[in-house]
Amino acid sequence: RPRVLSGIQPTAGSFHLGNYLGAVRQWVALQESHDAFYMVVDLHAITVPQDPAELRANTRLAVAQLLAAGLDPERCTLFVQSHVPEHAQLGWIMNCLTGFGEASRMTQFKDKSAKQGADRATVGLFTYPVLQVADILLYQADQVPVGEDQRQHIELTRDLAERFNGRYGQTFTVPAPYILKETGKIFDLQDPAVKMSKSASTPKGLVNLLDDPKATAKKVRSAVTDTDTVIRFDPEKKPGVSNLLGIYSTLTGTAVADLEQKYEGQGYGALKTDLAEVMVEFVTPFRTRTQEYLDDPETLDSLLAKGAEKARAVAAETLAQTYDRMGLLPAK
Ligand code: AQP
Repeated sequence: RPRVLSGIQPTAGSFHLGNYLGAVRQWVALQESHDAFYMVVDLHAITVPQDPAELRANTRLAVAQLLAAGLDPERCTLFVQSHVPEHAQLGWIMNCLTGFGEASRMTQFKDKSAKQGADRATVGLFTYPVLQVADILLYQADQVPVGEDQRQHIELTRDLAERFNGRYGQTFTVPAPYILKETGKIFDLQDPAVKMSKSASTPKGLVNLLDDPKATAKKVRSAVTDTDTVIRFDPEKKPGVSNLLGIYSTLTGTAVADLEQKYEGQGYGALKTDLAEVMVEFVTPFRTRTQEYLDDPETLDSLLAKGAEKARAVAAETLAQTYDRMGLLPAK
């Protein structure tokens, strides 16, 4: 079985629709066909300041949401990044392999540090793509299911894997991105030129899965479209409508062409009303299931302990091999 690895930050509390459609939904599908490793990346979360109590709660909340979305700990390895110390250890090795200029070209860092102000951004934020490289290489992942915004980081991972292999001999699998065309980038409902993001300029454009379903329906009904009236998938000319069609199509499993046909001659109002209903039907049971998992923190913690143990077995082997290849003296 080919191996996949991916992670999600426990920062915002609720996952948003972009996280779900861009990444988590694929994780659920891939656990059936792949040897799948999924983690809540708390070490990435602390690249910006976190309140300790909130971080702890949000980490369990992220796990509960992953289970509610359909991850099954019997079918995949589900764990918390900081439970596996090899991430930080291989992260250091990868830092020593990355050029300063190379790291400076990461657009996610540029965007995130610009939002915070350059002086407030931490060195951790600067090197977080390199920690991500370590996350992936530790598990010898063949594919990495993520959203489009992560493509550059997967490229960096490939470059560093090849660099290490070239210098020290074949050690790491060179991974490929697994990014779906239809859902790799979900756009903000109020500004379809930018990706949906937890740091959106207005909360009206951001659909959080754990929000009150009524509020979600309202956001969908007031999504920005265009002055034309034709319901047609054309991301260039009609980004707002195309975003809604893409979301609708994925959530219902209906082809976009069939949706175009269904809404022929109808206004945007009809599309939005129906999509609002589809969304409510999706988020309502998701919220309930998440709460059920949260209500039993002992079970959550014990499944995380098992996940960390499985993950460590793989990570420790890769790290030991890496140290050895580089000439770090083994401890007797
Ligand atoms: N809009 C999106 N469309 C498709 N995929 C997306 N992802 C995020 N936004 C979209 C994917 O979700 C996964 C987890 O991402 P993350 O842990 O980086 O989550 P986040 O930081 O909460 O995501 P945001 O909203 O993008 O935060 P900001 O803007 O603050 O960085 C990843 O696979 C990601 O690609």
